[in-house]
Amino acid sequence: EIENGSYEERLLQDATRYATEAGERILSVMKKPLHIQEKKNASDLVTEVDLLSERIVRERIAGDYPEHWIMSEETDGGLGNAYDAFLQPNEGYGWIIDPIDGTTNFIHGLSHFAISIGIMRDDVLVCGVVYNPITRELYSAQRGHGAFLNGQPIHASTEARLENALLATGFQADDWKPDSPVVEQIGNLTGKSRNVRILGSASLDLCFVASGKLTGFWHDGLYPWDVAAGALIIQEAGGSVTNKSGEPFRLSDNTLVASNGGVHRAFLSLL
Ligand code: 2AM
Ligand code: CA
Ligand code: CA
Ligand code: CA
Repeated sequence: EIENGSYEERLLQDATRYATEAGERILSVMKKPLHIQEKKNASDLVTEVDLLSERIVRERIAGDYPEHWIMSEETDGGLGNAYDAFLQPNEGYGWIIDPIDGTTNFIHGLSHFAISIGIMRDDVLVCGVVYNPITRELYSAQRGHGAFLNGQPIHASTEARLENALLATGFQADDWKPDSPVVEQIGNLTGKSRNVRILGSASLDLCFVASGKLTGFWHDGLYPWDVAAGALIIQEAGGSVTNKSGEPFRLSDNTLVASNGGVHRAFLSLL
């Protein structure tokens, strides 16, 4: 474990370097007009900047760690069900990347988007980095070593009362129906909590729970690259990440429920 620990410390430093480099490139190309492509429809978008960011991170990993596997949204998202990869055991080290998490915010100039990089050893998340290049906030964690914002330790909030909780969620606009569960869930939680927000970047929303800005976050239908880094960062910050039944969250789960821990049971009971 000590051997893994120092190797993984190096992986975290490299992931931080790759995310920062991708972030700087995103900033430098943001002055130019964007070429926006629709994937499935007008709310499922990708830009050449997503592809540039992904290429930078994938090339750095392939150069430094050719023996590691890589999964990233714009390369692997079209292959079908990315959850399937986590239904069977995985071996060795692998990287799970979202080159821009919060693309719609990015396109609209809203400064809530990030590069998200999670690293697994076999089936265990061991490192996570989430970097917002606009605010230059870098959230990071290594398993067993705590969670950090720009090098300073962070902790989930100590709030125990759901009435005092600030929650966030999100949904895929193209999946939305009037009877989508999220509609009822927002109804159940509004009034029982301080309020519910929809911020538009799952990875950063998870880091907001880890740093005590949000008390909880839930979302259906996220992909491994949205949550791999943020889930570890919350756990290392003392929070809880489960599925809808309250079992430890796995990357093959469809629903993620994250909180500071203190409100988790009350939160789950209203979903
Ligand atoms: P993205 O910006 O990388 O696509 C917003 O609720 C969150 O859901 C974001 O993290 C966003 O990631 C993700 N998301 C939005 N639309 C999506 C879609 N059609 N498929 C998968 N994830 C999506
Ligand atoms: Ca996307
Ligand atoms: Ca995403
Ligand atoms: Ca993305």
